[in-house]
Amino acid sequence: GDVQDVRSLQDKWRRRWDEQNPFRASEDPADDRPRRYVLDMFPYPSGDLHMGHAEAFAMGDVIARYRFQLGENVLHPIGWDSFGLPAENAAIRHGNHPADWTYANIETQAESFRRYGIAFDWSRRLHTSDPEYYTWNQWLFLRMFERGLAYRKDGQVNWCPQDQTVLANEQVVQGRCERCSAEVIQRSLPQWYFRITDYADRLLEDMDQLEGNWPDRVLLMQRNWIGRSEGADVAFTIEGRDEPVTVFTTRPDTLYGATFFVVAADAALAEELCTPDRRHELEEYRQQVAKLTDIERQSTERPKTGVFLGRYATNPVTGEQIPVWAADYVLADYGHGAIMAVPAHDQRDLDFARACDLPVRMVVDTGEGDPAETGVATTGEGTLVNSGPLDGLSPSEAIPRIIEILAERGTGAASVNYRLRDWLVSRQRFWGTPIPIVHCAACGEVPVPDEELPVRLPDSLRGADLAPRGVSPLATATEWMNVSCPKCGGEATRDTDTMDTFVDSSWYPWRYCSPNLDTAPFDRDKVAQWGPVDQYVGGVEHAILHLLYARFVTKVLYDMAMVPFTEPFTRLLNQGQVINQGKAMSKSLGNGVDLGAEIDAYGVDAVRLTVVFAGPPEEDIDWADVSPGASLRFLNRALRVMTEAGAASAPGADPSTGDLGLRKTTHQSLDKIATAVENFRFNVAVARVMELVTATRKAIDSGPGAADPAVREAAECIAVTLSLVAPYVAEEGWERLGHTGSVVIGNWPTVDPELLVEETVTCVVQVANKVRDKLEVPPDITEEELHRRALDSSRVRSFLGDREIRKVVVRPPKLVNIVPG
Ligand code: ANZ
Ligand code: ZN
Repeated sequence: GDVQDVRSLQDKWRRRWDEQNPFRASEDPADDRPRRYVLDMFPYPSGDLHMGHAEAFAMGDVIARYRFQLGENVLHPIGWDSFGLPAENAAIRHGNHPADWTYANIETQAESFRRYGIAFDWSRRLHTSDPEYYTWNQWLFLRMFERGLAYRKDGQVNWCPQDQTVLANEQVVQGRCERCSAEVIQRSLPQWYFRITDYADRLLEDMDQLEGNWPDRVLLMQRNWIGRSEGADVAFTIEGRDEPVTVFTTRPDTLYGATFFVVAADAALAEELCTPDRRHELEEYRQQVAKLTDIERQSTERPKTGVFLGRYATNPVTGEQIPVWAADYVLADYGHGAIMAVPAHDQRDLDFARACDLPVRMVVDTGEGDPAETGVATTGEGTLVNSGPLDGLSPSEAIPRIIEILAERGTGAASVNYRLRDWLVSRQRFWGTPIPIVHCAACGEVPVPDEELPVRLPDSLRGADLAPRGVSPLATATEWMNVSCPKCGGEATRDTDTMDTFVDSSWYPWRYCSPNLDTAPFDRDKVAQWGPVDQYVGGVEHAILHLLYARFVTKVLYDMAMVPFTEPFTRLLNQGQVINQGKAMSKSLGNGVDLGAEIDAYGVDAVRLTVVFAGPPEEDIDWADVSPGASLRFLNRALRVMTEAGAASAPGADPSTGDLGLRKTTHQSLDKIATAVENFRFNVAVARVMELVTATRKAIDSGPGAADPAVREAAECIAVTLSLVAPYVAEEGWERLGHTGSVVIGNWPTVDPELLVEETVTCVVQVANKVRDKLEVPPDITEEELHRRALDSSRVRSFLGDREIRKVVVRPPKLVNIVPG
C-alpha cells in the first residue's frame, strides 16, 4: 500500500492526534524538559486558509516539530487576530453583526489548520474579539493612561472619506486608501496616542539583543523607522516675536549659509508669524497643503512652493536678516516644525531658493563647484568657507565647534531627533476594543474603574448601523454611550473610539501562557517560564509596525514588573510569499491557487513538502515552478521503503550489526538535517531526507537487503525526519515499521559521532622512490592538501635532511613521491 488514498490516511491520523493531543505544552512543575516557545504570527480570519498561510505555518511547524522530536516541552499555540475592518464591512454588506463573519471564518480556518496537520496546542486558543481577551486590552490602556503613556490630543490624521476612518501612514498607498483606493485627505481630530517616542532610545539600544537573531533587513527597517538623527537646536529671533524660534538641524556647521527661514505651512507658527496682508494667500496655500501626505510633501520630485510671511528672522551668527517663508516641504510635527534653510547644501532648500529667487551662499567647499551655479547642493566633506571662525575646518570638525559657540551664547545646543511618531491608537470604527475612558464635563477624561471592565461592545448595532459616518458607530448607541461619571456621578459619555488592532497583537504571546486567567492579562510566573518567545515566525509585511509595537509594549510591561525580559522575540524568521507565474496571486490576474484544491489533489503532506522544499523559507515560492505531484511520488517512495523494512524486521534490532556503509549514510544525513533545520535551511533538510530514501532503497534492492538492521535504522530515521514536514506519511510509515505509539514526540535519534568519521585510505609517501611514511587520508583529498601533508610528515623531513626538493609527484589519494635535488 502507498499514499494513493491520501484522504483516508489523513483521516486516520487526524483522529489519532485529536484523541491523544500530543502537542499540548506541559505545565507540570515536575516536568524538567527544556521549555521552548515557538510562535507563528496569529492569522486574521479573512476567509479560509490560503497558500500564504500554508507556507508560513508549514515553516513554523518544521521548527516546532523538530523541538518536539528533540523531547523539549514546546509551547506552540494558535489563536485569531479577530478584530478589524473587513468583518465590519462584511456586516454592513450582509446586514448582520461583524461577529457572524468573524467567528464563522475562525471555525473554517481552525478546521483547515487541523486538516493541515499543524502541531498546535489547541487548548490555548484565543480570539482577540472575545470580551475575555479585549478586557485586557482595556486594562493595558488604563495602565498606559496612569503612566502618562496614553494621551489624547488633536492630531492631523490621514482620513479616508470613503471608509470614513483614520488611516495609519502605512495604510496610505500613493495618496490613496490601501483598502478602497479613495483619495486620502488630512483632517484634525482628537485622537488617542501611545507615547512610544518615550521609548525610542530603548527600542534602538535593545536591538543589540536581536543582532544576528533577526533578519538584518528587519533590523534595518526598524532602525530607519525610528530614525534617530543627531544635530543641534538653534534659536533664531524673529522680529515682532518675544520668544525666539528654535530649529533642528543635522548640519549646524552650515549656519553661516542659512539665507532664509521656513516654517511648516500647516503649523500654528505660520499663522502667527504671517503679516495681515498675506493671511489670505497663506490660507489658500494651506488648503492645498491639507490634501498632501507627508510622503508627497517631502518628495524631491515635486516643484517647490511656498508663501512669504512678510517677516524676517536674524541669523544668530551672521546677524543677517533672513526672510521667513511658509512651505509644505517642512513638516509640522518633525523637529520643531521650522528650519533654517541652507540652499547651498540641502537640495530641497536649493530647489526652493531657485523657485522663489532667494540667495544661495556656499559655506562648504567640496571641490564640486558652487551650488548657486550648478543647481546641485553639495553635502559631502570639504572645507568651511565664508564662515568666520569655522573657516578652514572640515564639517565634522566644525559641528562640535559651532555647538560650543552657540552654547556659550545661549542660542543653541546639541540635540537628537527621531522620525518615530507617537502611536495613534484610536479608530472611529465599531469592531475593536472600546477605549475605557468616560468624558465628563466636570472631571474631563475619567478612566473606567478596573472592576467595571470589560467595557463591552453594545449588542444593539447591526448592518447599516455600522456604515461609516465620520464618527464612530458607537456614538449612535446612545444607551451604551450615556453613563454616569465614575468620579462625580454626573452625566457623562463613553469614549466612542475603538483601539487599533495592533494593540491586540502587541501582547498576545503572553496571554497564551495562561489563556483562561480572569484576574490578570497573564500569569507572570508562567510568562517568566515560557517567555520570551524563542522563535517567532511570520511575514515580512509585519517587519515594522507589529514588531515595533510588540517590542514597545514588552518594555512597558517590563517597567511594570509584569515580564522579566525587555525583548519579546528572541529569534525571528520571515517567510516569503507564495506567488504564481512570477506575480502575487490576485483575483484580477486570475492566478490564484486554491489551497483546498491542491490538498484535495495531492494531499496535505505533498503540499507541505512542496512548500518547504521549494527554496529557503525567506524566498518567494512561485507555484508555477513547483511540482506537488513529484512530492507525492517521493512520499510514496519513502513509504514503500518504510513498509518493506517493517515487513522484514521488528523494532529493537541492534543496528550495530548492520551494514556499515548505510549506517554512515544515515548518521551523516541526520547530522546534516539537524544543522539545516537549526539554520532555517528546511529545503536542504528535505533534500537530505530524499537522499537517505534513495540510499535505503539501494540497500534493500542491491545491498544487504530489507532485513538488515541498518535498513531498519535508516527507515526509522526517514520516518522521524519526515515527520517535520509530512506528518501523516511519517506516522503511517512508523506504524508499518512496527511501532504502536506516535512518531512525532521525542524520537529524534542520537547521532553516533564515530559514524560521522569519514573513511580514509592509506597514502604511501616516498622519498627518492623509497617508502618512508604512510598517511591515512580522506579518499577525496585534494592534490594541494596531500602535498602539504606529505611535506609536513616528520619522518619524511628527517629523511630529507637539509637536501633541497627538486620535484614532488602527487597522485591523490594514494601516492606521493618526493625527489630531492
Ligand atoms: C540645515 C541643513 C543644512 C540641513 C544642510 C540639512 C543639510 P533628518 O536627517 O531627517 O533628521 N528639517 C528639520 N526639521 C524639518 C522638518 N520639520 N521638516 C522638514 N525638514 C526638516 O533631517 C534633518 C534635517 O532636515 C535638518 O537639517 C533640516 O535641514 C531638515 F546642509 O538644517 B537641515
Ligand atoms: Zn465627573
